[in-house]
Amino acid sequence: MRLFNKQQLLILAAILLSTGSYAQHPDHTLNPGHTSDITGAPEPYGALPTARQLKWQETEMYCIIHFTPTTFQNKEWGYGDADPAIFNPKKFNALQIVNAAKSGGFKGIVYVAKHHDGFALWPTKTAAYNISESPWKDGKGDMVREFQQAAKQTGMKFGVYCSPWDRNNPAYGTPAYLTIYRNQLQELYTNYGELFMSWHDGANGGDGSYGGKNEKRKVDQSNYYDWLNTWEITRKLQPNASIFSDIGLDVRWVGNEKGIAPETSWSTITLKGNEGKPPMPGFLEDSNLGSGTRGGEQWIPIEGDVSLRPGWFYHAEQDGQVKTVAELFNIYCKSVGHGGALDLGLSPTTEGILHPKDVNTLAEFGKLLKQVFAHNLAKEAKITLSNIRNKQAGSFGAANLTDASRYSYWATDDAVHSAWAQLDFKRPAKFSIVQLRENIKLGQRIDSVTVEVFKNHKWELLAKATSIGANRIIRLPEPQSSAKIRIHVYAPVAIALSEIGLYLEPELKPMSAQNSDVAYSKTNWKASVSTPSAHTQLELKNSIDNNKSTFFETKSSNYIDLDFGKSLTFSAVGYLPGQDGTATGAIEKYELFSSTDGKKWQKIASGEFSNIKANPILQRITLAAKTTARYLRLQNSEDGLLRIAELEVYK
Ligand code: FUL
Repeated sequence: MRLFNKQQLLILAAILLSTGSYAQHPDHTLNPGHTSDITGAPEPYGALPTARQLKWQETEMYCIIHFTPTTFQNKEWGYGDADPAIFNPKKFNALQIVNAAKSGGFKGIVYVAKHHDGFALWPTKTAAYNISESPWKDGKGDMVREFQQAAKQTGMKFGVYCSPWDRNNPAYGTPAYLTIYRNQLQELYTNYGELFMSWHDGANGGDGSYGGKNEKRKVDQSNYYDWLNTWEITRKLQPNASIFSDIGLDVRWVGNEKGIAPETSWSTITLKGNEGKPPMPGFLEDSNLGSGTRGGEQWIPIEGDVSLRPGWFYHAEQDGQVKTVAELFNIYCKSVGHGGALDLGLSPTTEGILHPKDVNTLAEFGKLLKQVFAHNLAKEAKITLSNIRNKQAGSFGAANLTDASRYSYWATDDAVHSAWAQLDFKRPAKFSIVQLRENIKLGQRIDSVTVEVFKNHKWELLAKATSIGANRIIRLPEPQSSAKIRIHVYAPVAIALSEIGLYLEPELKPMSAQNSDVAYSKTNWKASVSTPSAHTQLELKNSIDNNKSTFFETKSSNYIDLDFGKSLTFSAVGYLPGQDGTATGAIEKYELFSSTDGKKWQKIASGEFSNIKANPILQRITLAAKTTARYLRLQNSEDGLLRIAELEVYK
């Protein structure tokens, strides 16, 4: 079997010859050279985005699509042992999916070409476990191609996610796998046109089938994938693709799967424990992933990734939990509106299309975005500036602030580090959103801003914000009407603010998505553990008090028992891990038992709560058959702290 043609071999040889130290990544430290296009422009400040990152910043919104055999298994992580025969969508339509994303205002898609289960959705030459083994299109299909073409047809950007962790590949964990993985990337980089993103995640190593061995394989993430040299391949073959990972070369993870960046989130970051060196996933202390670092060494902004549904894959039982337009808008304001991007997960059904509810929600969200940002009220104002750089030249004045251009800007003299823009309206303007942008070609310069309105003959503080960057959305708790608004900006250097936007958001129904499961009331339930003297009833109650923010935790027992007080018939069980965002004590592998007398126990389910660490949402165990019992035991198959925010039993 021939793996590469001659041209591909030449490229590969060039890559191998050039791989070496990070110092050979010229573009990363590259000053994009677009800073002095206007005479008298301020000197750039701190770390700067590359030309590639500027394009990524402009993209702002894209979707990641999970559609693999795991969809057909109704799981979140495939184990690597699914029979390819199950992958056979009857109504697959990439255009339906990509068009739905487009209607939501998204500008690109990232397709999961291979997830952790190792099944390649393109006919790769690198591994037998791929789409050609499936009955779909008689084994002649190529899902990556389908999505690439749909993206092309709709004018959307295209990117791929190829999971480094591969629970199928027998070579996983050995050096041979790295070559296989690199060859997979090489195929994806050479056969599917220009990519805007190469997405790599950090969930690596653990249980898997690994060619029928069914074992645990741990890898040392800090060197196993040799990321810097692996990403050289990306740079050579797809120079315009932004590299995402927990800490990617271009884009960093926001640190949660809610898509939400902290209030202060700098686009620059100093990688703790790795100062002065390039990013390397799995290698560093990542406590500042969300916040970044003021004046940090590198420009690596956040991507907020979150799924439209609770999970990344489609589960029919989550049809009632599609995020609402209000929820999506909130996420948008805290991802795109905190200087980064929103990466929204879409989950086609086993038919190979999006559920109508998802399609409608996306369309409604797109409409809302258009409606909110259709008209910048600031355009109607007379804008006075406390200082203008090089005033006579006229290049840095107020007109730049409302021209919808990210790179024309108001600048102050070098010595002026605190300045204001005052907006005067003929009639009071009603607004609920203040949007600000810096000209990030000159770096992230601004420390903070205040927004004031003139009321009762004086200036009153309305809002404050830090970390402006490419985009900062300040959402007010309620609409304001005012004819005089002042935005005061503070920076350690001359200010370079490119946009001021004032918008009015319509009233949104805050309706939160509904879980379609019918849960039993927990009024007379009792919880207990194997070490009764170690915990009080009050502590145990936290696991069944209907309060998500309290939790029960134990180090001494690896299970928790529930006594319902009477016999119940149930079809599913819910486990909510602690909700403090840390995933401390979250169960990853479980066993579930039932009993009619509290003495003799019968195992009714076992498995893994996939992805619970990154996405600690309510986990649902669907039973193979309805069970009638008075007692239930949830057991952690692994040692360690056990933390339970809530347990549910569904009819
Ligand atoms: C994570 C994965 O473990 C999830 O399954 C999902 O693919 C998400 C987008 O990235 O790290």
